[in-house]
Amino acid sequence: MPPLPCAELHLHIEGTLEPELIFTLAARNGISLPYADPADLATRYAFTDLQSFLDLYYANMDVLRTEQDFTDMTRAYLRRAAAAGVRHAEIMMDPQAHLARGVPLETCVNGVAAALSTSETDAGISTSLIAAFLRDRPAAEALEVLRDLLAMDAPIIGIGLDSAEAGYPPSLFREVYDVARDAGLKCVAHAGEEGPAAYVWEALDLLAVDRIDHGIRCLEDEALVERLVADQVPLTVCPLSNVRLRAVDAIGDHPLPAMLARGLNVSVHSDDPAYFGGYLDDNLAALVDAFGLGIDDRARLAANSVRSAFISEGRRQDLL
Ligand code: ES4
Ligand code: ZN
Repeated sequence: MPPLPCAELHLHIEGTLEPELIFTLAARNGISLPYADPADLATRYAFTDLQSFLDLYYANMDVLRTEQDFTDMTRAYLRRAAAAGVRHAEIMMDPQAHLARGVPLETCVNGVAAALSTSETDAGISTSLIAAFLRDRPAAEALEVLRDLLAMDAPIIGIGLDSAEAGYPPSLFREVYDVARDAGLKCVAHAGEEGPAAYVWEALDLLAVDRIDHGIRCLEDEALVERLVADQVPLTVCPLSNVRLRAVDAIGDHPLPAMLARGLNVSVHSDDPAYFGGYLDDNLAALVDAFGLGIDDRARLAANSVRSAFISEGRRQDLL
């Protein structure tokens, strides 16, 4: 079946680094990797939780050194996303992960942005960029990076919050979100992935986010579900990620059908597709396999992705 046109709203560009590209970039940059070959690296992708994934995710990005590296990674993603039916992509990147290893902000931002600036002609995908802050690093550092991004007039439409969730509540980042909102940026945050429903409340009430990334643990709190349904807050759900990071036991136990049935504004995305077994189409195929999702549900998921995107009404109508 041909893919339905949809928007990718939950994607970490560093999570699209395929093992083969990691080896190509390592060779180009004179870096020796502690793996025999791409297949050997891929055997390490058996994760036990979010942190076990993050450790490898941060280690692998060390091959990204030049602007061209960031551009090549992003172009490779866009090519693959087009085949998955993605017509619009809001792409997250983790500037602090690069700054921490000595890669300047301009290098990572301009490298990704160069690929995004030609995405419509290269891949038929409209794109925008979201700078995500690492919640397991100090909020003061996030604030400094945000001010630097604003000072360089970085082509970002919003900010996000990612990395290790448990123990790092949204409340720590209030000031960062206040500054971003005042600067006219959209606000999203990971919440309710490994962290509790209380973190989803905080993201809504303290950070005033426009979307929640993941949010699957909202089902543990009936009052929260009612709030999310009433306000139709977008929840960007990533089923293969949830299985691979053991947030759910198996795809057949995924709460997405229950979330749809409750009237939540859920859509399906791919998170870190190079690590979790697939791109947006693979995530949908896994749901269709496990639950026999019909055309009505698939059309709803695609429409939810489009109505939850940060795009003009004109572009929204093009995609619906
Ligand atoms: C992430 Cl799956 C996930 N969760 C939190 N932070 C992340 N950064 C990249 N992938
Ligand atoms: Zn994510």
